[in-house]
Amino acid sequence: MVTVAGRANVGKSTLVNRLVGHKVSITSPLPQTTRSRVMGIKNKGDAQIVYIDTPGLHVDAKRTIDRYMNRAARGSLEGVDCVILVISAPGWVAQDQQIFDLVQDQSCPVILGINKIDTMKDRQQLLPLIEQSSGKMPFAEIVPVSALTGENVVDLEKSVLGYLPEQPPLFPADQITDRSDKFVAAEFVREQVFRHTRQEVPYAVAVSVEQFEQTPKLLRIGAVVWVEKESQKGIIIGRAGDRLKKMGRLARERMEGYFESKVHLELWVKVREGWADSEVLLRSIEYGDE
Ligand SMILES: Nc1nc2c(ncn2[C@@H]2O[C@H](COP(=O)(O)OP(=O)(O)OP(=O)(O)O)[C@@H](O)[C@H]2O)c(=O)[nH]1
Ligand SMILES: [Mg+2]
Repeated sequence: MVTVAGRANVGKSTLVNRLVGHKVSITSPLPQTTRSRVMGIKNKGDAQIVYIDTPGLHVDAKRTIDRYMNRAARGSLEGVDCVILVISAPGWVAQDQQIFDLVQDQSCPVILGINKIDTMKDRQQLLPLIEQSSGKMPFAEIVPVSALTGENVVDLEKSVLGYLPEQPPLFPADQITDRSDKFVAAEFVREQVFRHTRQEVPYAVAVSVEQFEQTPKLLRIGAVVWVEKESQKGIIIGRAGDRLKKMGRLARERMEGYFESKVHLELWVKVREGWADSEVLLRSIEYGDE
């Protein structure tokens, strides 16, 4: 098992999807998109690699949901064979330090992945960055990659394979994630909220799948988009329902790809005040299937 760790927004989930070859974890330009641990499973010949995608650590965790995310990130560092610490080009920033402090104490090998190298105009800048990084701790390897274009991701996989023990596979060969179909469906809806709303709205949203029914012709999925306030409900729905319709269509397309089935998706928007601040409500929404 390989944990992919790093601050928010460095591209951990994009990288896990690329390494696995399937979209198992949602991504967006906003920080704190990933809220819980998601395993992505890659079968390659007789090897199986289990990648663990984690939420980015936040320094300032005020809400229950934030503390939950930090716990999931920290807990994912325990008992794994290898960690990929992800930073992003052009180099180290202050927020990388907190997660660096945690992985520094790991007893397993730590590979440094320098992501987003496609954004570097001058590749000559990589050399000093690698040099600076190797001075911070004895990384097992330092691998520059682009999760977006896929550049060098094969080399990262090769590096990882060198640090995995020989053992029977943990999952069946056709499984690509440890999370349930309902969880994945809910995440595809949440992904669209992260991509189409701004400010506090994405952080006020949780999604729960209430209906998941395979009929001979299609998969019927019904989900509730929970918000914290009435005003946020209006934003999610949009003028004449436009935003909800668009997000629903895009989420449905993702679901059709993932489930390899025609999907009928129905969305409801409901207010549940204070869900992000309550353990009980959190568990009753989407965090119960851990
Ligand atoms: N240019 C470029 N963008 C990337 C690359 N990898 C990821 N991104 C973009 O960076 C943003 C964040 O990517 P995510 O994969 O969601 O980042 P994350 O580290 O999982 O973020 P959290 O889940 O919020 O901690 C998205 O807009 C991605 O498209 C890359 O290699 N190059
Ligand atoms: Mg993520």
